[in-house]
Amino acid sequence: MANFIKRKMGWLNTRMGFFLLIVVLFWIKTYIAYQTEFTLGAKGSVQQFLLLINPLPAALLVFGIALYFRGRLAYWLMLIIDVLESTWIFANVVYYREFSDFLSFGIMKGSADVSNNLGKSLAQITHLYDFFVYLDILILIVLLLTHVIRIDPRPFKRRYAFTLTVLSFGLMFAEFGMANADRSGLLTRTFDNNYIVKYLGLNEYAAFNAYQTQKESATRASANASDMKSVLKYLKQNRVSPNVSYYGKEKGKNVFIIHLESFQQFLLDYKVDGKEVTPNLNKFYHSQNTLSFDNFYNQVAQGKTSDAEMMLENSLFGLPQGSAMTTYGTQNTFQAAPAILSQKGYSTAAFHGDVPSFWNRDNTYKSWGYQYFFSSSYYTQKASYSIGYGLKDKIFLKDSAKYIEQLPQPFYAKLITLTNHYPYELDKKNVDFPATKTGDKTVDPYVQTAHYLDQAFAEFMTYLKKVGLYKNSVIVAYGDHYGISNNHRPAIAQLLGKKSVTNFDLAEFQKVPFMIHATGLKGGINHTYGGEIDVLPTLLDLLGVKNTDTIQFGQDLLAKDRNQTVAFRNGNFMSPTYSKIGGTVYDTKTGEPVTLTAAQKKTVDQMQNHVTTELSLSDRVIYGDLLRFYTPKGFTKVKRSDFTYKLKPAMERLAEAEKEEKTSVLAKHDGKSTVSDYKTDAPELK
Ligand code: GP9
Ligand code: MN
Repeated sequence: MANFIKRKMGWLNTRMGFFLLIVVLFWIKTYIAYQTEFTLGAKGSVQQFLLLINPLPAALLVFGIALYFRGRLAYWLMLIIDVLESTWIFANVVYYREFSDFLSFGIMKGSADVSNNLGKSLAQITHLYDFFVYLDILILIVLLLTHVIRIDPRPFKRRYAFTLTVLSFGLMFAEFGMANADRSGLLTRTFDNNYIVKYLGLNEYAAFNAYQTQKESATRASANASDMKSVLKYLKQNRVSPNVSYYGKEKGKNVFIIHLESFQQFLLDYKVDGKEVTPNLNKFYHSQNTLSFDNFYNQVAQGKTSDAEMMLENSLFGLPQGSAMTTYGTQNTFQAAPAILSQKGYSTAAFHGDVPSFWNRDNTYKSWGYQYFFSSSYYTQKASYSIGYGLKDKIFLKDSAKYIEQLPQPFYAKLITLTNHYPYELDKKNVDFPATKTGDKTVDPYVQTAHYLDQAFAEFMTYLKKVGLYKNSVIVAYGDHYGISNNHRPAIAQLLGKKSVTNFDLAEFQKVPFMIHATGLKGGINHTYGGEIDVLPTLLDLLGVKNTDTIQFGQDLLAKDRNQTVAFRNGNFMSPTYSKIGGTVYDTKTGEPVTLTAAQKKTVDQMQNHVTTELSLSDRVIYGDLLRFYTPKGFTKVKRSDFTYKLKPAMERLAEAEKEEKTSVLAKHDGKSTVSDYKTDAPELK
């Protein structure tokens, strides 16, 4: 064998030969790890292709460093680089096994808080075969020591080494170009670490993560406790007193937050071919026990769903760029709804049919104090059950029942739906509603998935009624952001029955539903201007949870003297009087641009000032991690290491609570599951 190698593989005895061998071996093992250890979800030929080639450019670059060095040193350097690189794979394989996510520098350097009890669990979850990642290095060392492969002492021309460096950068750019064409905003919007590895590779992920962590710790380091002063001063000035006829009215009830994906306000009561798109949500909207808001705007930016979640549960704005959940969710201190409520005796759970790493939910939810996070692995998966990002809503909501019934009451449960998500695909069996006929292919099926979501919602409500949860819960339903983007002006105009749409119309089109239902609640359609930032104070007031010293930028929507200027993330705003969109001021009543008198200009300037101030102060809280310096009275700082979202321990905890507290729906039904009370017409389950 050795002689055979010697004879046939003479090229291996050249420096370039050895370099290529080590790179190819590294490439192969990375790809094996991709395929066997990670769930990267590469779909379609472009993603498959990128997954296959993405280890190469970075490997050429990093191993290529050794080529700048002489003789033996170059060989040993290559091996050392290989050991380091392989250790990065090894560490990620092990970490991923436990957390379904890649290691981040924040986690590695993190305090005990963020480390997820890493040291303890690592030993338990490492498998012997994980060490195979070092096998090729071992073999190469043996071949070198036994002189089967001989070290090439000739100096390698710097010129060549440099050419290779340039070439690998070129390849990397090409790879990035292809990736970004397939998934735009890959690095700016920062969706999911899995995406970065899938498209760009483990090394590029490491570089990007190091950059992000560095940026984040720099702003964190430069912030100090006194920065909190201006925030507190601002909030004190803007604090409104709650509405006495609502404060504490829903004390002690369960809370459901139903996140209606991409659901816009215009869909309510909207008809296609004379048929209501969302008859059930319409009924809910008009119910006399539902507080509905018809001037409620989404305020998200690039972070889309994650921005909505950030605002809804923290009353902090998303960031001007990227997703605050992804960049700051793991490290920052938060005082979020789940933490506040769990400290008042609630159990808290989030439900979602996608992988847990999307928008960094798996880490962020721990910082927010969620006790449970039921994500894709908690649900039965079959190819026909999912579409787009994950489980179809009817199946998702139905299969959530078996966890809901186990939650000790009162609970706070957030359910994030998915099917009504761009590009609004739905298989034939599930479509029983006519598409709109604008001729815009992206827009027309939107009402069909919205209709499907409406049916799923109705099935869920029927179940809640059946098992008694409807009566003792506050049910909040809201749309997170637009479904139809501003790029579809002609289609939007048609949907709205207009010839064309102005920028003001498009801003109005950013309205999303916000509804709070509870048995006995004095409902009606409220016309106050507000947005997602206002949800948390509104909800806490209804539940009678004191929040007079919390850091929340919104105001209770039911308060009498609230400020109705609604900030968009880009600094534009809407209000009942004037609205400012793209530098133009509109009269909100007429939707026409106005030429301002000096006095009016002063008013508008004040509004603008309010908007700019609240956005920048909220950003300061997140960038500087300012909540670490301030804890409201009666609130205990969240300890992330208290939480794990692994299936087994979570189920054990639920079982324990079941025995001790006896407050869950299941306990109330003498331990008999209510899952069979859930009726769905989902064709996949027939
Ligand atoms: C993915 C889902 C979609 O898990 O929440 O997020 P979006 O694209 O709407 O921001
Ligand atoms: Mn969304």
